[in-house]
Amino acid sequence: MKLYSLKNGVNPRRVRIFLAEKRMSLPIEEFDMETRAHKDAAFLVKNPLGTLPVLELDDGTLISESVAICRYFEEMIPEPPLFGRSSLERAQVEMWNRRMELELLLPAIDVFVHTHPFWEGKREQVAGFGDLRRRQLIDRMRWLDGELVGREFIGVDRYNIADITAQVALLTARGALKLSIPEDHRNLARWWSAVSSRPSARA
Ligand SMILES: N[C@@H](CCC(=O)N[C@@H](CS)C(=O)NCC(=O)O)C(=O)O
Repeated sequence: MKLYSLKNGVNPRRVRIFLAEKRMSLPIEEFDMETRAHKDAAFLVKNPLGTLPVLELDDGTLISESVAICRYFEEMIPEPPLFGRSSLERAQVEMWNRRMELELLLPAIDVFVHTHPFWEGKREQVAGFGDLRRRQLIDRMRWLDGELVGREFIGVDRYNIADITAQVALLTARGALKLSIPEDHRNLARWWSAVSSRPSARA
């Protein structure tokens, strides 16, 4: 089994944090945005979209999509449960992970792609769309701050995939977008400090 990852890629990071929480290690082959080997024919047979992460099983089966890869490892290594323990928890985690993807992660990626110089000449950039997504991201950080009143983690009372998704979204915001958690977002800042100090955050 082998994981194809991308240096500094937000979705591969999601899988690496997940694996660290499961205390699972496996061979990882890192791709690089500069060399762009993930757009070569040799990789496009593994994922025609040319995106990462991709998991290759020993029999050659290929799994793309971060959450699909994480679900595979959840089945293989149930503890600690990162997708919820009961039917209700699994539904709550699904709900909150989807929200973290739609409301935080995708806006953060859109701001990065549409406004950052790194993407000039690599992708079509629509600056106005990037600015709109930045405003949405700022608004959603405030919303999440409110949702975290009295809560240690997102959605359920233990660290889960929704926390990981929000974590990598805010890593992108802080790093590439220079958008920190505002000082008055005390709940979000407390949550951020807790998730960032987990050993898996260094994965
Ligand atoms: N929905 C996919 C998104 C995969 C994706 O877009 N990955 C980015 C890295 S975060 C990528 O491979 N980008 C390479 C490129 O655009 O050239 C997932 O969750 O795995």
